[in-house]
Parts: sequence; structure tokens; C-alpha cells
Amino acid sequence: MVQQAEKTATKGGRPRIHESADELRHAHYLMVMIRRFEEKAFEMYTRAKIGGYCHLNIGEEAAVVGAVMPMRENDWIISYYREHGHILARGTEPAAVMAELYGRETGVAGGRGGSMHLFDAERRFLGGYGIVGGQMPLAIGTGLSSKYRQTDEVTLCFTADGATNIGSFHESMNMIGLWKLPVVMYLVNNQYGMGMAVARASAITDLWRKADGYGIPSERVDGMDFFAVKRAMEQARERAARGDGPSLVESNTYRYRGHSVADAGRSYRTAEEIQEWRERDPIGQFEKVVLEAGLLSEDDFHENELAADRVVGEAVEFADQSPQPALDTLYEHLYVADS
Ligand SMILES: Cc1ncc(C[n+]2csc(CCOP(=O)(O)OP(=O)(O)O)c2C)c(N)n1
Ligand SMILES: [Mg+2]
Repeated sequence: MVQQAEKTATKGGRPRIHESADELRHAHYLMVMIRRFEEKAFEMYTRAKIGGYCHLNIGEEAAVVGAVMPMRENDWIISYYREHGHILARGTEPAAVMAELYGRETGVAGGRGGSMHLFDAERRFLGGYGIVGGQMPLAIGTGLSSKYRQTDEVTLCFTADGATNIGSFHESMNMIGLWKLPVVMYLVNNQYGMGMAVARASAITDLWRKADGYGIPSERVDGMDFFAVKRAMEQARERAARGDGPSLVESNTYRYRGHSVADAGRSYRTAEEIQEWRERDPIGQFEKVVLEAGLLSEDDFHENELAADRVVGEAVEFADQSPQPALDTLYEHLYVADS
């Protein structure tokens, strides 16, 4: 029980900043760029440039960048369908991501995948999955492979609050815990699965405690605080890399927009609730802390905003000018059995 009580405490206080000015500038740039990218994706969806599904990370920028930044080049990242920011934080070209949303030949998946199936093998970003929970069993595979080959590679597996109620979460956690795989299960709790509040869908609302059943250490962090997320993820990564096994980090955050661009997001939550979370905006908080510490200036932030606008503008131009996949490539990349 003592262990339980300790674990219940959300990490209090402001974690000390150990990043260099360049690292902070980069973190800020990524968060701002992701927000601008997502705002643009929304706009382009409403202009019918983007079709299919489209789930945005607006509001989740600290939860995303703080989790991806500590990962090394040879680590694996597996995600779900709300992953535009995840792949952008990994360093994939925004133009190739936007082109994928447009379904163009130049997209990261040749225009075949779209918003929910972003992929970048070179950066070990293994998707992008539309089936809730479908990504988690894959982390058993990468984790087992990394351990078997005696590497110090770690798998960062994104999951989310709604997905913790699905069977594959529990089956994956069991195998990851049993085999002590080098996996960091990262749970983005944005308070809703579509229109379903956590408390209406999950028997317990301390989601990090679901790891207890599998002997996996876990904690909850403030997902609106870049530094809280990054500290927890650094530790979790380190733990896995040195062979001490998996962990689960729950990040409490919020999506400002609806579940997907087709959902106005108002019917199941109040304007006051949205406003309360907006007041703890991850980019605003980051700027305040870093300014107060005298590590970056307003000019630095402004430069990043201009750079993000430019890059996102260029991404849209690139996607607009890119060709559709050629008709005679329709059967490429498919498993089709000859009859
Ligand atoms: C197996 C399965 N069941 C249902 C759905 C429909 N669905 C898509 S997203 C979603 C909610 C998942 O919420 P959460 O895991 O919290 O992720 P979030 O969208 O909030 O990031 C549901 C039920 C699906 N895609 N797959
Ligand atoms: Mg959710």
C-alpha cells in the first residue's frame, strides 16, 4: 500500500530545466510547428483537399514533443491514428506528411495511407493505425526483437485513454511485463474517447494503475507541462535501455478540437471545461517558464512562429503541386493472392 500511495502522487513542483538553449528552441519550434500544421490540416480538410479521417493534436503538443524528444535515433516509435504531431516531432518532413494527408504520391506512404497511416521506416516510425489498440501488440514484436538482439533500443508505444479498455491493451501489457521488454507504454489521456468521458468508460479513472496488473511500474504526469513529460520519459527510456524493463507513463492532456475534424466537440463537454484547459495551454506554459528562466526571449519565440508558418505554407504548396498516385500503380504495395 505504501508503494500505491507514493505512486498516486502526481509529480509535484516544476522539474529543473537541463536543456540547452538550442534544445529549448527546437522543442518550442516543434510545438508551434505542430499546432500550425494541425490548424492548416483542419483548414485544408474543410476545403476538401484532405479526405477520409483526420484527427488533430491541437492542445496535446507538450504531451507529444515531450515524449518523442528523449528517444534516440535507433529507438522505435509505434502510434495510433492521432499521429500527425508524433511523426513531425520525430523529424519527418512536414511536406511529406501533408502530402500524405492529401493522398498524393509524394506522401510518406505514397498517398495510400492518409492521415491515420503515417509511416517513416527510415526514422523507425512504424505507424499510424486506425484500429483502436491495434498498434500495441506490435510493440511486443519490436521490444522482443530489441531484447533478443541484445541492443539498447527502446520502443515508445503511444496509446490513449479509450484504448486502455480494449483487450489488446491488456494482452500486450501482459506480454511486455512478462518478458520485461524494453517498451515505454505512453498513454495520452485526453479525457475522452470520441464523445465518451474517461469516467463513463473505464472502471478506474487512475489509468496508470492499469499497469499494476502486469507488474509494470507506472506514473501519471501533467501532459500540459513539457518538462514534466520529458523528465518522466527520459527516466522511462533510460530504465528500458539499461535492461530494467518496461514502464507506463500516463500523460494528462486535452484536445481542444473535436475527436476528428468531423466532430465539433461541443455536445459532450462544456465551453467552460475547454476554456479551463486552454488556460493551461502547453505552448503558453512553456514560453512562460523559459522566459522567466531567462533561457529564451520573445524574439526567439517569434522567429519560431515565422519559421513554422513558412514550413507549413511550403508543405501545403508541395502537397497541392504533387501528383495523385498513377492509376497503373493501383495494385502496388498490396498483398493480392492470384486466384
Ligand atoms: C477496435 C475499434 N473500436 C472502435 C473504433 C472507433 N473509434 C475510433 S477512435 C475511438 C476512440 C478512442 O479514444 P482514445 O483511445 O482515447 O484516443 P483519442 O482519439 O482520444 O486520441 C473509437 C472508439 C475503432 N477505430 N477501433
Ligand atoms: Mg482519448
